[in-house]
Amino acid sequence: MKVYTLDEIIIQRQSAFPYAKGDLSRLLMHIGVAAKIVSREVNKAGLIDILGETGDVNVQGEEVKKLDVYANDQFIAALKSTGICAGIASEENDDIVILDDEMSLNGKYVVCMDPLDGSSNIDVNVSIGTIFSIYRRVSEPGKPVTKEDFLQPGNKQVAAGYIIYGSSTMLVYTTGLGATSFTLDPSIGEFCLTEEVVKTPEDGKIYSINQGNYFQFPEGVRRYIQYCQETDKATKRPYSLRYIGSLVADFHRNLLKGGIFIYPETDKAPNGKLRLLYECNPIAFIAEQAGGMAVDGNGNRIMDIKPTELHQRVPFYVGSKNMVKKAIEFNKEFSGK
Ligand code: AHM
Ligand code: MG
Repeated sequence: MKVYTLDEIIIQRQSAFPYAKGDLSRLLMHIGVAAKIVSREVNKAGLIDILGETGDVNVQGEEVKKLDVYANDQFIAALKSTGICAGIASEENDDIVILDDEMSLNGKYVVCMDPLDGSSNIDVNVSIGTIFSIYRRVSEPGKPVTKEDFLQPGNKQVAAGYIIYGSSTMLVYTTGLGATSFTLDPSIGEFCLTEEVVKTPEDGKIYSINQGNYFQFPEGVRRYIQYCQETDKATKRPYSLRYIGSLVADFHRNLLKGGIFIYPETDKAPNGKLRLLYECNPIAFIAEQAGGMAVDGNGNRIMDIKPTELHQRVPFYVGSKNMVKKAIEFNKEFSGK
């Protein structure tokens, strides 16, 4: 059986890209290389002195683990070496990273990323991930990128994807022509095609939410949780609760099996916890391409939100279409939305 690698598939599809000069292909391939390097480090995290905190606090006020910094550095270096990425917005950097060498200044693309998502799971050998989103810059090439290049709605994404460092390492990406998944074969060091067209079920039996925050959730979400827990043979309820605490891992499982992931607003996080630019938008793009849905608590499409801040947060409802619609119905009825 012929094995197709990530690079082969990217090249094969190049002609279908809207701006087919090979630039986007190069960018995606470099992301694939950085992912392999990060995967290698994640896999030996328990063996070497890379675990633990650096002692720094990131822009969100959270502790930074060494592997977060490592992943951030790797992805920035990989994007810089493409010469076509003019700037980066990362969860780990307060401000945008301007790539100002001569080649990069003329780059047409900018990248938003969460280099290592689910950081609280690094120390405990639980799946973590990388999330990325690619846009064409809106500022003039040849000049340093500005914040405006990054504050574009998700519907302007040219490509997006994630890497999950789990029992195996997988990469899922889209350029708007469906979602495709690859699995890293460590013996040959290549991401091998797993599913050319990833499709998510329209209904599912899994709900994923941090139920510990139950009493902080809006009434509609609490009622939806009760709905998930009720017994009803026709709709295969009760559903199973599955929550890893790594967005990529929770989303990936639900994508394949059918399910809903919700991170709503809470008393502690009035806009939810997850970040629009580099967590919600890329995941929403993959979800929609797979036939799923991604909205905020009011049912507004995530990818149509015009961002105003780099690290903006948004309540996030994503997954199987019918489940997301149901959750929003409950919000409309009980949360006054
Ligand atoms: P991080 O970017 O600091 O890792 O935080 C994001 C993570 C997501 O992966 C996950 O969905 C969420 O935080 C879990 O948060 P909580 O522990 O509040 O349930
Ligand atoms: Mg994150």
